[in-house]
Amino acid sequence: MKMGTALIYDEEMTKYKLLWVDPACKIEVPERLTVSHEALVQSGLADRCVSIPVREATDADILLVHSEEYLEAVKKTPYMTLEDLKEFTLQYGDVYFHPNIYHCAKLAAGAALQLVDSVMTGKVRNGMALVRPPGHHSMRSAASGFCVFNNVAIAARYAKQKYGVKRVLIVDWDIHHGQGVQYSFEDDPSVLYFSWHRYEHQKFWPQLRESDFDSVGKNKGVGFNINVPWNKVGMQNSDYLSIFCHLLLPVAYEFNPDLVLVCAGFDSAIGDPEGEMCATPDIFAHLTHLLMNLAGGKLCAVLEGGYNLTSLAQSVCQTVQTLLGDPAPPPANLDGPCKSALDSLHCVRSAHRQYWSCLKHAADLPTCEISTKRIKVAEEEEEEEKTLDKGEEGNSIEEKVWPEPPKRVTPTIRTAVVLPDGVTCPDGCKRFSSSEDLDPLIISKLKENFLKDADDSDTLSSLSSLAALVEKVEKNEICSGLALVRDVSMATMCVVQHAASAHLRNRVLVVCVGDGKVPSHVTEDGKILVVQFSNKDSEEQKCKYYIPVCLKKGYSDVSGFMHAVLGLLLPLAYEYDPTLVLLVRMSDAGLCEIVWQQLTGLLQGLAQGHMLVLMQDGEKECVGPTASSLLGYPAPSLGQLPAPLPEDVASIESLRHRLKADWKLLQTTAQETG
Ligand code: X5A
Ligand code: ZN
Repeated sequence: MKMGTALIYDEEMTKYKLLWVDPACKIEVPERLTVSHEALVQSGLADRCVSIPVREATDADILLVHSEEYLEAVKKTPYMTLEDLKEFTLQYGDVYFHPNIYHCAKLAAGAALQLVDSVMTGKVRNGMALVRPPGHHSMRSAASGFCVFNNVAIAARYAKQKYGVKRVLIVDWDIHHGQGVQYSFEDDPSVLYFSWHRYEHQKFWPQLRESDFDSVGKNKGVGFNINVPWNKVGMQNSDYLSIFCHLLLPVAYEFNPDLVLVCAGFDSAIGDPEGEMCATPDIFAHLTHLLMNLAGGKLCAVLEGGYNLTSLAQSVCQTVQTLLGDPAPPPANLDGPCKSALDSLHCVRSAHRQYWSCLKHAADLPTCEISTKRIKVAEEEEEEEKTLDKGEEGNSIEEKVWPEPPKRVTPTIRTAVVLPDGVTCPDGCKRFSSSEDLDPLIISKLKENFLKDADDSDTLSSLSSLAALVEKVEKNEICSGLALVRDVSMATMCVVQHAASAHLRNRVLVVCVGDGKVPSHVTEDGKILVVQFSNKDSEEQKCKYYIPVCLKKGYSDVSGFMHAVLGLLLPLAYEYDPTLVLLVRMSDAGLCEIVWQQLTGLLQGLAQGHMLVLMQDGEKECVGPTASSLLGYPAPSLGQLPAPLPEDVASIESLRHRLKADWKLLQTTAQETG
């Protein structure tokens, strides 16, 4: 399989700048691009990418989104005097022109198209384009917010036209609303546009009524425009992740895109003077990772905003390193979403529940109340603000500081496998059978605890290999492992016992698919969290750390299963923040291969990719696909999902409601009654 990550950059795009005084535009500087690129070079990431040259977008490319009149007007700017340029600029909002910006804008759009070409022809799997000027604010006939041509919108139309792409997902994680993208695709159901943005009840630029959650698209495109307004500054990692788990990912999987485009603005990161948010640069590793199993991994990230040079460079590196397939770092401080974020989430889910079957169950907010909610929430917050201590004003001017994300070191061995003799080792994996360095004490303990038959040497060697593997993963010498074992339950017990034993300071997330004995007698100390999917009603959950998820129809209902994975398992897993994930496929699992690969891929965002997969030795045909996911290859698409079974959704939802007191990332509303 062809791998690789494209990096598209050209220094030429640093060769324009603001030539007069304009406080609104002074943050958009050439250094944004040089520091981002330099950071990629310094960290060695640039070298690992496939470097693709930029090109100029043609008139025909630009006309896919913009009007002829506008293009002709911009074409004249290279010949204008300074006075003319100033004058020309005045008709637009928060943007500036320069004699060289038309050239750069053609390169920026062309870079996005080169990226689409590289990904769609299979030259690379994914990639990032570092461009200036940004694009998502520019409209059919207008420049806006530092943007001249709408790079990503042009790329979406181009992909549809040139490659027959049926569905494009645009994820705009920039902190501003890409109103230009919204306008371009408002009535187009083939392009799903998702944007979160600082809004503050329409007080924040571009201060548009139509940036609110109730702009859901028009005509045939109704439901295909998703706006998440942030009504407070200071949003954190939990707020971003919770929107992904409870809104974007379920909808994205239901939409089933053929291509994912990211309006990758990093003004949504901590330290940015525009966004004033508090999410750390490493969150972009997770946002990227969570999108990488959609569309068979075809993801194109195109730079938009980002004005704190330090934060910007770090965030770009996190994104590119994740595109390259390196495991994401442990997510920092996930202490649950704030009330304002939950209010936004609730409003968006309510506004969209009639369009997406994955949201059908979302707490009802009658349509007539949705619009009044805008005002009600605004008023409540104004009240709150009044009662808040004054003097907090001005805090935001202070320079934010945050620790530099630690270097992400990937072990030289990505995936080790423990397989019976007759089974061949999948390409790219390393066969592992070792008790070499294993303490004899551990071996005798294994014998004592797990061997009924004193001379069952096969079992003993398999269990000691597993124990040795756990240690190597713990030491980060091996990233992940896969084992075929005779008795899955016993192997699970063995790994859990070993991994959670005192000398290893692990937190182990055990995800079991299928019935079968699991370590449900877990301790209350939180060293182990067990989530078990099965079709048997198990007794009520007795402990915060054992969570049985019952799916009546087993896993034949892919939608129900994905609903549980995205809305329940992922948020639980992120909040728990394990150091090791143990994924167990019970012999009766019968879960279809692609769903299993999606599960494996998604869970690798946790524990720095430290994951062990256990499967029954009869399931040889599952080794290849599982290994492929562990190696970081994208899972195949699930296809367009039907509505999940109502009974399954009901039981998953009631479980989520019961658990949300203990696990804050499971909340989807601010009110207890929601
Ligand atoms: C691409 C981008 C921001 C414009 C802010 C104007 N534009 N106040 O981040
Ligand atoms: Zn922005």
